[in-house]
Amino acid sequence: AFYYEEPSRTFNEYLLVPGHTPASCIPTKVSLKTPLVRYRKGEEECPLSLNIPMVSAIMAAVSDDRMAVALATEGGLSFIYGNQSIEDQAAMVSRVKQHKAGFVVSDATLSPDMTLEQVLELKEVTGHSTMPVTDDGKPNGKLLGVVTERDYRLSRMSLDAKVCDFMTPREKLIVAPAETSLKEANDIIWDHKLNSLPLVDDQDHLVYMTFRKDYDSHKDNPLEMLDAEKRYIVGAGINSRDYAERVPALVEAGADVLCIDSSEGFSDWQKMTIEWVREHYGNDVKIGAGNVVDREGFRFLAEAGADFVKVGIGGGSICITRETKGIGRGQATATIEVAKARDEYFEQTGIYVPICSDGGIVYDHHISLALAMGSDFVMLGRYFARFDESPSNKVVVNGTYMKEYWGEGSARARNWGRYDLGGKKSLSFEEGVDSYVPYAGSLKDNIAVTLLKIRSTMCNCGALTIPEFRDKAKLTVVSSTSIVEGGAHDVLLKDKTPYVSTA
Ligand code: MZP
Repeated sequence: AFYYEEPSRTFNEYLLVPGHTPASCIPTKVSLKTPLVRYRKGEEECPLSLNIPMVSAIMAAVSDDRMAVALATEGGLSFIYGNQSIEDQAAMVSRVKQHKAGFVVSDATLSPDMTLEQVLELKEVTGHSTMPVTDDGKPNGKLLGVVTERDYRLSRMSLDAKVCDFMTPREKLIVAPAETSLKEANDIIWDHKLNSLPLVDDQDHLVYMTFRKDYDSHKDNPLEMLDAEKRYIVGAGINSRDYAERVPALVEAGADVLCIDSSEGFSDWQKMTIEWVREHYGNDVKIGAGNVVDREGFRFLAEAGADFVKVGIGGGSICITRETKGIGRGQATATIEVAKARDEYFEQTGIYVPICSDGGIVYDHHISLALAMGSDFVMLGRYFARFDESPSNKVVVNGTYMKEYWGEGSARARNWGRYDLGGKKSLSFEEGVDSYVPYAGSLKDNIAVTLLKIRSTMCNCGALTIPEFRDKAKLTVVSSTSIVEGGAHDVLLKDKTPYVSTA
């Protein structure tokens, strides 16, 4: 047998040592844009990228169409779970693609003759989170339609191509003609003390004014925000058995990227699946593969043509593969080795194959560690399962709200395709558990905090982009005693201590 000299480690055994933070390095300036699929050295842009380095797991308890829309809105991506019929999965993909990012909502009770005031009243009555849009952007203008507040913020309101506007019910309406120049737009913003930024077309004409927050998360390519004609991007899981039927249906439904979902991906089955896709679609269909935990596994899938490679065996919160089969590797060690293999492959071939650290992310700072260790993006199951948008039930357990969360290798999911090693078609032993995770509220609120933490950590290390973070990061292994020092210690926590008044 071959023995590795170093033990395999988890994220919890590492800390980042801060570097110098220049004054220019502040969280709002950090870009989290990251490549999703392979590209060649010298190519100007990766053919498909993410605005935030987070994707949701290919799991029935995590990634359906609702989750996909919520996460894509924030700049990430979901892989719709594959352990369902081809028709049902394709229908989910299609629903995400049909969900227009822009101006869509109309309501039978609304009519074009209504005034803005009437619509606002209706909004009060129905509790709809909507914004009315009028033809000249003014309160007494003709009503064109109603959009959800969030869509409104993300979409361009062309309004007869003569008005660009910016408003919420609590803010004043600003109208700027389309021919407004960038400088004039900046003056408007300055004069009105608006927390917004202008976007201009290639002739420097104003096309849209956006909220600063939205702009920040899309600042590498602000025009991406003009999401009215655009669709959300969505991924879908496939297996190495029924790809000849599943892939065409998912492609037809509009899936932007596929991923072979398997607990162990260093296999001929994955190579054959990728080859089939290349034979039928060339490079038009993007397909990721995995999971692997070492250099050889990465090389095999990269050479087979995988568009990205997922890393991780046995680290998932619901996973008992290590206990059941005795295979796996500490997630940090696996990520570090595969990232090195990716860089080596890039140097030798000029082809960059992004990697995704999948499973075992417990704290937000584990995402930062995974990125610092070389991961291009991370896949999370437990994290997303806790939110309103996940498909699982919200239940009360011992007086506390929980969401159900089960592994794809659990008796509940029985996802044979994921654990298939050839031979008999059935799942004869479990590799995952059925569990609860504490309910955490909406995706939008939680992800905002997580992203802020990542951006802040990157600034602590003096980095404004993910590649810069990877270059500058200094990582240290921590002893078990210093892990204890890292939490609150030697104090009585107030919420755990009964209060006794001395008054
Ligand atoms: P986590 O984010 O909950 O820690 O891990 C999610 C990952 O665990 C998934 O993306 C997948 O790779 C893996 N997974 C899913 N089901 C199982 C199982 O039943 C599993 N063993 O390991």
